[in-house]
Amino acid sequence: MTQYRFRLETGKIFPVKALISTKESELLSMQQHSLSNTVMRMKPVLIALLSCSFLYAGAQTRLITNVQARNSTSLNGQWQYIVDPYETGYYDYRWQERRSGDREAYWNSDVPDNKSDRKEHGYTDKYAIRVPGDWNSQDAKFLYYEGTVWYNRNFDFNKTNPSSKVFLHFGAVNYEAHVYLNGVKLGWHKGGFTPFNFEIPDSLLQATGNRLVVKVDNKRKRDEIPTLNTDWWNYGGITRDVHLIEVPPQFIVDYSLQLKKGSTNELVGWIKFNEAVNHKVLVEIRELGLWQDVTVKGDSAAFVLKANGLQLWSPENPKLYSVVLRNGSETITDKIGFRTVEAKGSQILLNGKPVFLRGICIHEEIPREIRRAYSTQDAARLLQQAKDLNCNMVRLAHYPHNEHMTRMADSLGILVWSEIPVYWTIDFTNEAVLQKAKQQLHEMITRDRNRASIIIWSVGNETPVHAARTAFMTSLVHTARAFDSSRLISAALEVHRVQGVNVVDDPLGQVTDIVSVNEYLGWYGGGLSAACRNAKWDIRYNKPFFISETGAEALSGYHADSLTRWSEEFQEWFYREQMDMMRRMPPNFAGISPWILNDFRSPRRNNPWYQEGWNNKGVYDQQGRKKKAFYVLKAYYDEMEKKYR
Ligand code: GCB
Repeated sequence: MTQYRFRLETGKIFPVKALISTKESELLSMQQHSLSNTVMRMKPVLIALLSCSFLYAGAQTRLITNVQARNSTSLNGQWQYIVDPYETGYYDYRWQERRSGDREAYWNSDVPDNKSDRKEHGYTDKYAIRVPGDWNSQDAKFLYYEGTVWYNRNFDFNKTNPSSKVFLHFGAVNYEAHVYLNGVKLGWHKGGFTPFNFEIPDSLLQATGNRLVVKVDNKRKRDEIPTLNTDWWNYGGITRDVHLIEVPPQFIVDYSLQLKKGSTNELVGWIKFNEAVNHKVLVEIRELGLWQDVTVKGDSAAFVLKANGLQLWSPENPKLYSVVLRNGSETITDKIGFRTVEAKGSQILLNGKPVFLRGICIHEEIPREIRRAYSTQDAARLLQQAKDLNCNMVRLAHYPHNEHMTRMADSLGILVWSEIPVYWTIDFTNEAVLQKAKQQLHEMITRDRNRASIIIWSVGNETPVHAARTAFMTSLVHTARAFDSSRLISAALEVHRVQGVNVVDDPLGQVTDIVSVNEYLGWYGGGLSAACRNAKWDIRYNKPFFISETGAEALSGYHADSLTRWSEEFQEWFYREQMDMMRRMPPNFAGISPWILNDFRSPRRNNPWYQEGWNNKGVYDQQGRKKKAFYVLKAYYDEMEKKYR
């Protein structure tokens, strides 16, 4: 399928023909193959998929991975801003998009030409906020704001080598970003939780006084992902790191290295360049005494490495190896763990052994400061809380979290479920929405495919069962598998009750590798006190069965008897009942990730005594203190750890 995307250069719009490679036929045929087969036999198709461009990013160049290992300059810090609810900086008074040279466009200079000149916009340090960070937490006027904010910062930049290419990389901007450098539009991107980058043409980059302007819009819309309705705070802003990346003219954009399926000593990998080359790349894992030249003719190459004496990565031994790729003057270092994961019959096997997932769901939020998490310290804080609960797994809900989280999970030995925000009632009949979901899926997998911690890609949460939805979600499952056949693919499904029996027969379960459901027996629905005790489960799939959510709210410090809703005792009772039910689950039961680690902000939660804008299902409260339920869950996890040792 050939589609067009638009490159905006110096204000002119050039249609650029780009191959959108998400052909269902290719995807379907690819899923039959193991990764190694795929790499070796279907290389051209795979590589095309790896580099596919999507319609929902204008002039975006291929995603450069492992930014931290590149020659990069951080653009984090204080950025000046203008709040623009009417989008005056973008549209003129006839609601026409402003032209590139329009003096009133907010991406153009805010300096009056002379004292009579009229300028109705301006950037000043008086109005500045931190990047990375959400705007909501940085000034009271932003708390509920959903709309456009313009960010501005100036920078100087001298390339270390005149022939280098320079890219501007964003870890994430929620939700829609339009990026301008020195008055010229570099491109735009949609999707609030995934990275993107643009190449900066030489002609545009100045040694001093570059003016970078980003229009950020976090308005919720029906045909976006997520859609209008979610149960979390819609934090807006440039929420993740911003970098300038300097690379040689011919550089490694992306690569993969992992254990071959079914093997304990063979690694399969590929390297992808920005263009066709004739190079030798040295792949090196010093600790294993491994050095191998990989010849790249064209823009990519696949390779296999024999790695004897490899220590496998696992939660008990999160061994990471220093992997170095040398391409002339370019050196990329990564820390990679090697493990296998598969669903076999009714079990999840990690390195060939059954594993029980002692999980917890996490939002990307630091409740104590009521803000998005964005740093390594934040990641350490959240994952340590999960460790204290004796978790070996986290479900990063309901969108891809920042890279600090997945890298930290790698080094702490925590298994990860990573998800795209296909949440509740997406517009399943809209092809454009499907493309947006695929783009986010692609960006999530591209960024994190070398993280051993990630064992599950989830394509969505609690989507209502009907034909259009199942076709949409099935297409996402196939796409995920085509991008990465080495991990398990899942989605949080719903369970329904038939004459008191909890039936799991969602047709999407036919294509996922594990069957996961969210259940709130004892919190939502009737018959609360007996809900778990009398529960019968009818799971129609002989696949590992995972409970991806369960939970109840408790306002921290509110104590009453166990029948009193919102009390810590009610939540404690709920967890007791749930854990007893877990002990009686069918044999394919493979784990749980209760809802949720911390209390979190949600505009849907308006009980004026017990919620006040918070969803209080955390086992830790808004201040990071443990609630009573924490200890019930931890005791269950201690028990399961012993059982599976
Ligand atoms: C769910 C959703 C989650 C909500 C949670 C709740 O099923 O997946 O996003 O926050 O329930 O608290 O109701």
